[in-house]
Amino acid sequence: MPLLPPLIPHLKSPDLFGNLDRLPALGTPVCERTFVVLNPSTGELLAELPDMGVEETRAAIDKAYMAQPGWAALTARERSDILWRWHQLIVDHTDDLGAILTAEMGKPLAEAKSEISHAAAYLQWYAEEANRIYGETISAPSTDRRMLVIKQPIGVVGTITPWNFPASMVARKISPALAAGCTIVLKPAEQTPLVAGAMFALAHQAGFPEGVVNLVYASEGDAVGRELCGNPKVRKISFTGSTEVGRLLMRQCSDQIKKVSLELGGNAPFIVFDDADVDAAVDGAIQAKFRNAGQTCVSANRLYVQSGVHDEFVDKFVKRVRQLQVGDGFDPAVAIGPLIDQHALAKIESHIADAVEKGGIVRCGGKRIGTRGTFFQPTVLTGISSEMTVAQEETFGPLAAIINFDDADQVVHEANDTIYGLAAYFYASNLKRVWRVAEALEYGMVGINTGRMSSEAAPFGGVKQSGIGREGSRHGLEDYLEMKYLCMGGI
Ligand code: TXE
Repeated sequence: MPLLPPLIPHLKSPDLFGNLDRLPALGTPVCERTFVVLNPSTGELLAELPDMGVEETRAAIDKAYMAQPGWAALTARERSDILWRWHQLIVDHTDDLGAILTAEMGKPLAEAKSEISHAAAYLQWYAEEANRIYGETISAPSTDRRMLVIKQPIGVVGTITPWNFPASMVARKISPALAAGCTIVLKPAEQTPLVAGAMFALAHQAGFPEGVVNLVYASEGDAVGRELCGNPKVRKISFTGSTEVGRLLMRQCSDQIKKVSLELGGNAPFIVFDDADVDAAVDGAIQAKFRNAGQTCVSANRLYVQSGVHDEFVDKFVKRVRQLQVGDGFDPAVAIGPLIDQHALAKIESHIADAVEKGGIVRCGGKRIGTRGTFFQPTVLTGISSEMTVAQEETFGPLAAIINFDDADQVVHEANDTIYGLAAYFYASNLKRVWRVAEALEYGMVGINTGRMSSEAAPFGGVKQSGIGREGSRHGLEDYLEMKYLCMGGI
């Protein structure tokens, strides 16, 4: 029962994307059970998809396992050519993919299209990178030996993606895996499986051999996750999502010492020092906090503002936040779409209630909007201190929590005082401070005088409990390659 075309406005290729419940050519097995996908702006039903479990996941893994040696045996150029074709198809269908993404996830259409471009950029990057897999030769300690290192694909990779960037997470995980010569089984988030399905429909057109890319739709992650982690034919798991599920997957992979790449939660500090350009910092904070309605793992969660610029920053920031229009992502005036579901609404409300009870002040926003859809007012809180939940946990919503500070050395210590270590941001102009703070922040990524840093050319990932491994750049390819040492004697 595919319902996409009537509910997604202006779909240009309904023939291509109208049947996302049936993708057998891509390994999607037949399955009687179904689950529904809803539009979070309207609550309307978008599609009904097969709800796959252990059996279907195992069938997809078998296909990927059978296909892997053949895929790895192609030349790098041949793999690259198919990735290029997929990239071009995604670029050509940006409007439709963006519309599907907005319908199922809610983000404004312009943001959705920009995500599709970002996804395509990963395919382009790894289509190029596929041709740059190098080994090395080693100067042997004796003259009758030759020693070298070659790189080979890990094998079948199980990937699980979240709902907040449902297109770019798919591309960011599977394009390096495919470039390396791995085959994949992907389970997209249950809230946002349609854009993944649409990308797989285009992968089919691009000409991937049977079994190389496999999609498993499911209404929850547990059963599929256990099969991916427990099946010995899968050699690696790549996951983006909550730290809690990341921990569970790591435990499930431990029996077989299976490799994992994990991109988990964050609690990003955003520090504005007295010597910062305040207007630029306000711009950066709007970007880093409210993009995707604050539902990003690199979202600025704790805004530390030094006393000398605190009041000026707060006044200018609140003025800008009040201008952000909330609503259906298909309305071009809208900057902030709905939250993903009722749990997300409840989480932001509980963070605000806890902060207010402990002395925090609501400077703007603070409330749900209407009862249709899951909309929340963009909110600014001041008077925040470190014992409040909002300072300790990722809110994952449009809530900016501002902490006033005096001591520039102490603030770095406080910024590091968290179990997370994904992204941090700071604004300053003194060169010595810029270097010192950049080096002292215990994070995988640091934005200096910018609120936006994600790029296919750069290694994305975190330290501490924010994850393991890096995605993007040449480093992202290494996560899908095994190193093999060859030693030849009797020369
Ligand atoms: O994440 P989950 P949720 C954080 C953010 C958010 C919180 C909860 O703080 O508020 O996590 O979000 C699959 N075995 N991030 O509940 O549950 C699930 O089907 C295997 C940060 O959405 O981790 C989906 O595909 N898989 C983040 C994916 O895991 C399982 C992005 C993510 O869902 C599973 C999303 C299981 N037992 C949330 N349980 C980021 N790093 O950007 C669930 N899944």
